[in-house]
Amino acid sequence: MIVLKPKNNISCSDGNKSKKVYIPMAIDFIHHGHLNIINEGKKLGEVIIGLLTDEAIANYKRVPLLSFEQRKRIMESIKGVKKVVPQETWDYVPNIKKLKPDYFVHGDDWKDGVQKHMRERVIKALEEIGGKLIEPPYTKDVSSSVLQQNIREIINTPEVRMKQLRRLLNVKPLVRILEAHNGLTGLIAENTKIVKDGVTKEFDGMWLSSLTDSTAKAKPDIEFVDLTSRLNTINQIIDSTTKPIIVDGDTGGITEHFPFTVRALERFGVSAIIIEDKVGLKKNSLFGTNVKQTQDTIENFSHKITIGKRSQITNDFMIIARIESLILKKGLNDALERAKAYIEAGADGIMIHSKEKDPKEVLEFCAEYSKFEKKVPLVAVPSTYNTITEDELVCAGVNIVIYANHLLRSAYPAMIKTAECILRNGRAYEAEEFCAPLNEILNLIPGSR
Ligand code: SPV
Ligand code: MG
Repeated sequence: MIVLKPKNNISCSDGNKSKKVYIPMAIDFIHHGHLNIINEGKKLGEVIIGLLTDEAIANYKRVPLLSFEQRKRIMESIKGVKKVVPQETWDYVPNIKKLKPDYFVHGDDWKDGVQKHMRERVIKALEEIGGKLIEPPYTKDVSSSVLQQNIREIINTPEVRMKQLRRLLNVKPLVRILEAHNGLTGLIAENTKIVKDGVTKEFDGMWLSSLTDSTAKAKPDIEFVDLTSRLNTINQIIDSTTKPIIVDGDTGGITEHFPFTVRALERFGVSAIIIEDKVGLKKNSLFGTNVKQTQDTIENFSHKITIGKRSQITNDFMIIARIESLILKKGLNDALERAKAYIEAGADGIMIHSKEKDPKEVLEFCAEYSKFEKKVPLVAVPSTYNTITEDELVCAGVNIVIYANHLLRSAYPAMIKTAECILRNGRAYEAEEFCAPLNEILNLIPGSR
């Protein structure tokens, strides 16, 4: 197999036009780096863009802002692009086998790193069909991810942000949400990324937990921290992030008040509220039956959901019903009956909660839930049954996983340790090793300098 360097002097003669040139691309926003690649392709023949679908991208990195259809329309309007076909996975081989291109064009940045293996597979597949690989030099002065983040920040209107959760649910097997309780923790949920087995992993959005929002304010998690104060926290997070937000709405409050909460959250661009089917003085679910907690009737709670749904001003906002039957030891059948009723009442999602260490009861619920004729996205919060993996949750049919309190819970012991260390030593020197370097903190927040 010959790997060719692109020739600057190749022109698109009539002879070339009948040659098929395949160029895979993800593109969210087209930049000159993409155009360079397309121009190289145009010199060789008729360009077919293999446009990565939202699902394909979602498995490897952040879902693009523009939908597949929107991206397709943009690509189709580029001069010299003959056709745009879906590239349904990051594996280019199936499309190579199907389309049998004469040329396959890809920036030379994939020679090392995570795509190296894919490059070898492409070379082999091209060999089999007699195709050639062309590798124009990667355009160095442009970074798609930096550009994307900048653009996301500019166009991140409440409407754009709100829609993102439904979008993610459509394209990802599991939406991964992390707790945030202020602007800084919002930034952590927004920016933390790792690369594992060639896949960039990050959180898809933020959970505005009542437990951590209250605890950060040194208040009990009993609905004392009111909506005005919660909105203040939400606003801090909105200000420093672009990802979708799910708000823990506790019981949703008095039914007559609930529409005001829904509309306030919609105005802020929050994607969803989760309300739990409890009444009276709400206590944190993880106390279980150790404290007095009263479950709402199916009728009342269904009514609250319906009232909330009717009061929405957008179609995008989601009201997710949280079932406390397992927490309150009412059993699986009660949980299932409620799930059916809440879906009938208009709930856009169901959250099943448990405080057991063993995921058994949640998995039992999921198994029965999967048989429902009418289903909505399913949410799990594995705070106590934390050995369960994301893959296992996907297999059980869970659509959203919420890591509900982990940033606050991990920060707290770290802060105690530092405080005790200073007391023990009568100075701060020994505590330095537990602290982020001053420089890092100074530069942590964009715009500090
Ligand atoms: C929260 O994070 O506030 C929750 C989840 O409601 S739990 O603490 O498990 O009840
Ligand atoms: Mg809560």
